[in-house]
Amino acid sequence: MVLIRDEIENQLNLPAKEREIPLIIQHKRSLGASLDYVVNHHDIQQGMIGDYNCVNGMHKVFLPVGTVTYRLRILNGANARVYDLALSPSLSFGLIGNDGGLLETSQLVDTLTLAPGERADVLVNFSQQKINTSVELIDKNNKGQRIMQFQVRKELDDDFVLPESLSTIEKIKPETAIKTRKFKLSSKHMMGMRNIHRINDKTYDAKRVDETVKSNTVEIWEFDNSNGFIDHPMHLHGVQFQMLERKGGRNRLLTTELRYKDTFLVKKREKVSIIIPFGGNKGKYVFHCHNLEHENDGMMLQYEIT
Ligand SMILES: [Cu+2]
Repeated sequence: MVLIRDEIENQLNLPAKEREIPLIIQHKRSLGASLDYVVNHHDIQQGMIGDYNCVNGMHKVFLPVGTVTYRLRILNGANARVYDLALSPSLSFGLIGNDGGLLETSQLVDTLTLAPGERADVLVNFSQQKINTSVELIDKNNKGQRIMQFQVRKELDDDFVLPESLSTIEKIKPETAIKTRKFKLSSKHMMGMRNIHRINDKTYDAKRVDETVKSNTVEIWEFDNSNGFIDHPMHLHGVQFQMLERKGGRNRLLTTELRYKDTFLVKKREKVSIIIPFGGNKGKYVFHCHNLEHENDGMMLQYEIT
């Protein structure tokens, strides 16, 4: 995990050192003595769902904590599993950032939905927990399966003060967009083992540029999975964007989807629009589904900033 900091963030005095914990969460499949990555047709169709959770490469992880506020830097590094993270006993997450950096203010959420590739920067306050109790990080999307355990062991004074303002972010106005592009996400039922998942009915070809974009312009891109039957976390390289709206399915944007993002989930029956400021970094970039088996299957296109 690469943690990026700047002067503005350093002045916020967020929990640091042993109180700032990177958590890379994955869903792994037990393979016995073999470490081979073998996928079958069903895995390619759905994405590889494992049978146990791993945190930072380990199973059954626990972390001893004190009765203070911790900063958790969470990445969903699973091939395909979408997590609905929650704490048990029920504690709120103070969401302070996502894929695109800090939010403007902290937002309290009880559930964090994270698709593969998405990140969350959260504060968890253990000050009300009794010594020798534990708080579990669980996946509500998988019958409350345990991901890891925080064991409250030390009484400590919490000197952390939540800053009122974390950053300043301007909302990108839809009127500034010079173009709207539409991308249809689809998965074919009866296609054999390859090229099942597509964007605008195409699969990846490194020699082909699918979209050409002018540098320093703003565009709206719409990802339509309304006829799809599988969820797709979409990810664009080279840019950070804002989400405009989600129609169908959940029919709303989540708190975790405020401000800048680079990965977002388009569940089946959903259509999601994002607004992208393309900067001056000319060149070729890919955009793809972040479900590993889908992207390996070719669910990726290429755009060029000229
Ligand atoms: Cu996908």
